[in-house]
Amino acid sequence: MELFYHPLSRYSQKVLIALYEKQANFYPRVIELSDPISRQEFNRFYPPGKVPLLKNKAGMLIPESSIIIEYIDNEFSTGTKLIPQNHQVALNTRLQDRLIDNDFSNVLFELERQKLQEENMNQLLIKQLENDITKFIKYLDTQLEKQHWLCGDSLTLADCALFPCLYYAQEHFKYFEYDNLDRYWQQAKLRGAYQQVEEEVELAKGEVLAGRRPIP
Ligand SMILES: N[C@@H](CCC(=O)N[C@@H](CS)C(=O)NCC(=O)O)C(=O)O
Repeated sequence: MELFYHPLSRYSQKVLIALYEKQANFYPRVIELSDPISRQEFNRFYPPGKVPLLKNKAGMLIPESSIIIEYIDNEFSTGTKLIPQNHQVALNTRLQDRLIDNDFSNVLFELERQKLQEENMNQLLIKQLENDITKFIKYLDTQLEKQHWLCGDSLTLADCALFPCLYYAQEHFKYFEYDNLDRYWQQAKLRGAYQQVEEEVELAKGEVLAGRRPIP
């Protein structure tokens, strides 16, 4: 199995956390999204050109972080069960995963994009995006009131989606104002799979700063 990814891509980090939780072996294939040659080569191999992308042993290409995670959860009986057996809980897990991708990760991406505009920064839009994220953070805090992880007692696909967002948003949003979310975030940072991914992210960020790696 091969995973095509970039260490600074949130959707890639989501899949990496899942792979480590499953204790699944894979060959890492880093795609330098901002290097035209690396991107061209990847586009030839996979025209939509998006990471993460999984290539299974039979050569089948599996895109989309949530689908990759469902695939590996079915494929590997080892490690954490990421899609719960109970149908009701599984449905809620998929729902929370969708909400995190659409209402947190993608909004965060737009916020980061706006903030990079410098002279053309749209302050009104930035405020709106920040308000949307704050609203979502409050929603998460309520969800976590009675739950250890986002969808119950064990870690699921939804937590794999959430950890990378919380890592990026922590600089701008004060989690300590939200008791349940703060407790959850402290707990997430102690999880081995998360720590492994964070280490890779920090290393890649260091290389960007040192000019050794292009910024995605
Ligand atoms: N819905 C997709 C989103 C994947 C995605 O947007 N990947 C970004 C990096 S985080 C990407 O490959 N961007 C390159 C491009 O759009 O050309 C998923 O969940 O995997």
